[in-house]
Amino acid sequence: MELNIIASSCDDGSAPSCGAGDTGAAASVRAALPAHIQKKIETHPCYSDQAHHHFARMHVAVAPACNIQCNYCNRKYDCSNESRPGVVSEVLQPEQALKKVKAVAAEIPQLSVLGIAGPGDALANAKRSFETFKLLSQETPDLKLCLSTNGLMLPPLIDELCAFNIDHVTITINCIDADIGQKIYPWIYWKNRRIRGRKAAKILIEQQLLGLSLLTERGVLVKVNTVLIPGINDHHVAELSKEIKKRGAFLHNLMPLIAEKEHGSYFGLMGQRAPSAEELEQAQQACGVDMKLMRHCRQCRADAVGMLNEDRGAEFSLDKIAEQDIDYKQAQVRRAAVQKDILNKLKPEYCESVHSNTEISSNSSRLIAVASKGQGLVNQHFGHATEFLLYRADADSVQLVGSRRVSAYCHGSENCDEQQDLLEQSIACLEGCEAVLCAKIGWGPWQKLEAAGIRPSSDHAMERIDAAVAAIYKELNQQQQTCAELSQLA
Ligand code: CLF
Ligand code: SF4
Repeated sequence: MELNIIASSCDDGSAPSCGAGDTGAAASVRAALPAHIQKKIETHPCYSDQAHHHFARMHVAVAPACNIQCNYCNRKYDCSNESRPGVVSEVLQPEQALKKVKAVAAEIPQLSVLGIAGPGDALANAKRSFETFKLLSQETPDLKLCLSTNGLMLPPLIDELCAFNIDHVTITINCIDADIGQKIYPWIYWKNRRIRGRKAAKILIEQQLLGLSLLTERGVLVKVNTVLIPGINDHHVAELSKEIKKRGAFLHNLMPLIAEKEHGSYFGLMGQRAPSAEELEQAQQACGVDMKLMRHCRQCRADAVGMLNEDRGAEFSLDKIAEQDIDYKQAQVRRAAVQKDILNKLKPEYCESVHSNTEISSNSSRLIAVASKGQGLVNQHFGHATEFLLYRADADSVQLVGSRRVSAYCHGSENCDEQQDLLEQSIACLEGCEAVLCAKIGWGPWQKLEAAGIRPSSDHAMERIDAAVAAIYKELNQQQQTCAELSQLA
């Protein structure tokens, strides 16, 4: 049997087996994308799971206000539609945002996308958002522009939005049924009036769906985010996925609800629970029948800076960049060279991975965790990992299915057996995984992982993740087969 490694971002639209931008959708919906779409997503870390190993994004928090209320949101914090609740961003004026973007782009040449994702709603603050996009399109034209919105103001602002060459828009749509919507949105502010209950939800949903259609008709790539809320919209997301696909959405991103009591949101205070990892995966499977799914979202904050798995915002606060005078022309030259180099390296790697096949001996699927610092490699020490990427391998494919955050337990390179509580947390977060791949691991954690039924491996250190996962999948199958043969002999 053959194992095709499913990756994303391919150079050549002509290759039919290149599922560019494929973020782990079911095989039935994978198809070759036109070359111009591949071009749009090849450096976007959210739209291509391959790109997220290599390219960075940045948000500028220029949009403080919001025009709706979500029950999982407390306005003291950032918009939870696109951000992790519980953190507050430094709100910027457009000119300050431009200065910060130049500073970050000069320091992080892999920065490819600039997004506005709050801390409120980008289009509830249209003047500030558009002013920021205008400055950026003039002064930093080598950055892709991206926007995230609850969608209420999309239809009336569609022409202005498209005038800024914004290729990527995210709309958070949690349901297409107003009866469900009234359990999520207590009110909206619409045409100078506050509207409540079912009527509010109905207007919001109509505007979101109309906005989605208008954007896709204009060739904008639209990602739909849906906050998965057990008991409220979990039974409904597959129907939602069908509808957004019909309207041309490119990607669907199911985000688990985060509603802690201390965040002070209605759901948090009412004890609304978050979905379990299994419930999230089940919902992804139901939606994945129809839609390409994003499975590597980190629910980042409205002032996030860096690769998706890192948060370098604190390095670029206004006080730290105040004295900097960036020569952006010079920075642009370096950025172009670095990004070209990444893409050149990715092209052969990707096509090789797509076309390479590995003999395997079982049809069972296995969940494998990977500690990675980026670049698509198994290159992180187990004890330094703050998150693990989760891959599901089966007879046909290796697919990224998500990520889980942990606190890194090892703060010194010498002694990996310290801080047992955090080690226990790391092991607990790997529940359901059969193996964990990392660059290095101490003997203590190795034993604990084995005792928990998880096979640690540093044999594939610095290998490409997809190839390493395929290899460990094969090793686990062989091990299982050997055990079965031995037990028959006994
Ligand atoms: Fe930002 Fe969003 Fe654009 Fe990405 S984030 S506006 S599409 S550039 Fe990305 Fe962050 Fe998930 Fe958003 S990982 S929360 S999906
Ligand atoms: Fe909060 Fe965002 Fe919802 Fe507005 S759209 S209420 S900022 S989560």
